[in-house]
Amino acid sequence: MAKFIENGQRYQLDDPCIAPNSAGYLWNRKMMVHMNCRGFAVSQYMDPEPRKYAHVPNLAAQSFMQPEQPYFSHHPGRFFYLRDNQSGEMFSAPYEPMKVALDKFAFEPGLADIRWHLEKLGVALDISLSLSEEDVVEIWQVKLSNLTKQPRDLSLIPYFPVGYASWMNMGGHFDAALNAIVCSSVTPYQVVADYFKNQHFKDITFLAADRQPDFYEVSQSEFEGEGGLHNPSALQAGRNLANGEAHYELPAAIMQFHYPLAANQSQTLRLLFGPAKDKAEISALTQRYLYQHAGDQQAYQAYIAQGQGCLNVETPDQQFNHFVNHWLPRQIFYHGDSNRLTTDPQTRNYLQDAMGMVYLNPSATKAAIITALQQQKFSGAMPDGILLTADAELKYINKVPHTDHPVWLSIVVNAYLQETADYAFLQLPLGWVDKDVQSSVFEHVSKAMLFLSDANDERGLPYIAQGDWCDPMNMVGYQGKGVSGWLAEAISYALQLWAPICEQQQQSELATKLRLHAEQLNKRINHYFWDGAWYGRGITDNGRLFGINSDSEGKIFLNAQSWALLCGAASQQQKQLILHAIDEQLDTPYGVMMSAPAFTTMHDDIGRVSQKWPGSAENGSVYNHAAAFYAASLYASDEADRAFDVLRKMIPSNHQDDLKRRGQLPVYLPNYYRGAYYQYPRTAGRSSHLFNTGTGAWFYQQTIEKMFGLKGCEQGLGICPQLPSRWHQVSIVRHFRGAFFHINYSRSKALSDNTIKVQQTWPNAAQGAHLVLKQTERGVVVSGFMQAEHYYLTVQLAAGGVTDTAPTVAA
Ligand code: CEZ
Repeated sequence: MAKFIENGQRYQLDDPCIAPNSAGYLWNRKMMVHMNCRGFAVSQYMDPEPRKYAHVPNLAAQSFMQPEQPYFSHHPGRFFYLRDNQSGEMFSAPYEPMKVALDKFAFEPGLADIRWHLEKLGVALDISLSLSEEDVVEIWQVKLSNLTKQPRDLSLIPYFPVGYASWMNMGGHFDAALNAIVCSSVTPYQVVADYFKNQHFKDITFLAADRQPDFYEVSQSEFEGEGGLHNPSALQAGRNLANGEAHYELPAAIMQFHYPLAANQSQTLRLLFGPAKDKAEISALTQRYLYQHAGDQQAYQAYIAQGQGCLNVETPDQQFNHFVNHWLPRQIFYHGDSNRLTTDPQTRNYLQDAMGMVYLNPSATKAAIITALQQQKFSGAMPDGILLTADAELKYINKVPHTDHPVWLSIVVNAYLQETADYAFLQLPLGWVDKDVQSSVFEHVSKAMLFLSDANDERGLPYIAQGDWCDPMNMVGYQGKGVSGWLAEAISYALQLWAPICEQQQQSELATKLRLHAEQLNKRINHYFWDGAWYGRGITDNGRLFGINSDSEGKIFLNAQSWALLCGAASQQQKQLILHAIDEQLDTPYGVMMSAPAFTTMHDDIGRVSQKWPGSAENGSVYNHAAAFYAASLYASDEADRAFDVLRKMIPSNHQDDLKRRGQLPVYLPNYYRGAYYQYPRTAGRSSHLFNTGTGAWFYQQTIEKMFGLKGCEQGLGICPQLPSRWHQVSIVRHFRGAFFHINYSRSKALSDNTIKVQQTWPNAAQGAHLVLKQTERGVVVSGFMQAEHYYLTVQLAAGGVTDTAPTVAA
């Protein structure tokens, strides 16, 4: 059985073969490790650019985490061979490379560590991996227990392959003084200038132990011999490791520890694995984490605990509760605090990640907005990436012009204001990247909105250049003419979000102007993109409207429909047609696909999205970020049940079939599940395992503000829930502007449709007296609350549910 344990703070998978690639991840601001249940690992750290310290056999792309990263024999991992020296029997932990069936297997990713409990040959292995709060190092602990009543003679052999680090220089040896295997390399380069640039690189990978090994080996091929990783020659026939070195050979850190264990006796080994610049750094790290390790685990736990969200829910859906209470805010914190481990995050990612942080730590959101706005051009344009360090450069995808970046400014600033009511922030003066003047945050964002309004062709439609939200849609407008239907909708939406903020700032003229532009855009959207039953996605350089019924592939794109709902371009009748088309063409048991049918061949007026494998990533997968936009559009158009269904399908279930199909545990949202449901049914639903995604911020926002209907406003906390109609009783705690709201939701037949009734239930006058409940046309607004106080409310909903747009209120 696979299930959540420890009140949802840890997951347990009891079979390494159901979902072989399932994994957990740990990170700090400088590194991350994606640890698979069978022992394979993908890890990287900042140096200051992203780098790897354990490599696949070919030179791996250093900066990217790959979707559906394949694992294979000789893929980096952290493995342990266990040999019974009396019988010669052997197995490997956690499962690879020997793949011997274990008597017991439990893979248990937790919030701040990853654990395994394994049993075989009358021996138990309790393995755990954790990180430090701030250093780049993996902290491993292995407890070896003799479960039998006989004394045992065991060898434990950690095998941590380092892999092909460099064609110039690589090798490794055991350093007795450090009690560590030290593998060195020279990062390959050819330009002299790079010699000077690379001086600071941590070109060493080390494995240190808190106990002297009895034997060691550093040459991977010597270890394997003819037996291979499944049965390494070096360990056959009772042999011990030969204390060999690696001399321009693939290095692996392999140590052999001899453990004579009495009946029921246990012994614990601690190991450190990671990169280092030099021996002094290894020595400092081992001192700190191997020998004075007392506080470190707590420090890392405290770090992870900073990622607690603002919502604790108890609904009839346990899986949902655990995910939303623990794992979703954790993933948002990972994004917001580590910036996905890059020095030049894409602007839209940076801003949406910051949006997620507003529910964890609004000051982080504020800081990110400031960083982004200081890199804005005086024209209002936003760069393709935000530079986070002095030496950072725009790289890879950020060298390709995308036209959507300013859109996300009004979305994130609006979210920040809703959560905090910190309107004073709008007056903060900030510089521009290309002009020596200071303008307020309000002026910065307003300029961005005006910039978006102006970047139009003769039809009044926004150019797409080499991409919008969809990075690989790079050839729709590369000749400078193509336009984006989605972007027209997104701009309309962004302007409509900004207009009320302009009013709040007494800038009603600007508000009117933006609203008028949005209105005109909506008209144009209907004129140019509506295709009879749904909206087209864009118009190419050659004037071809695509994403329409007459296309044989790429007929319908989800984003063009969702944002038409969000921006209000779609009428009620159009909405019904759109929903019908989505149900018919895009919905699957694993979520809603981003487009269909997936492209099977290159369309050179659309771009490299059509070259991606059909059903993967932007080419027709269940791309969760897009699905989250769709959920938002459903909440915005009073479709609470549909919206919940879209969000819920993103969370893998515990059932064997679902685990097998998705291959993923419910401890993070992946950026996609394979789509092309009708084209490639066998692989549909398979997870990308890529936990870098903008999905989390939107999922959390929609859950807090729409599903539970607890959205901040200038006066206080607005209450206007859109719970799934199948929930009759729900209780939650929402942390908001320093106060704690304990809210019980229930259904009442006595209430007429679209009605809610909010009451304060705490009889303590001292606490309750100052709370003000006010009816508004959008629900009830609660104000007058105080920091650190607890308030108790009941919310009754009409049995038929409520809508977001105009509930009448019985307070
Ligand atoms: O990257 C994401 C981007 O980080 O793709 C999204 C985009 O909105 C995000 O900003 C949709 O295109 O082929 C590519 O270049 C892709 O763009 C990928 O790199 C994609 C990955 O799925 C990473 O999450």
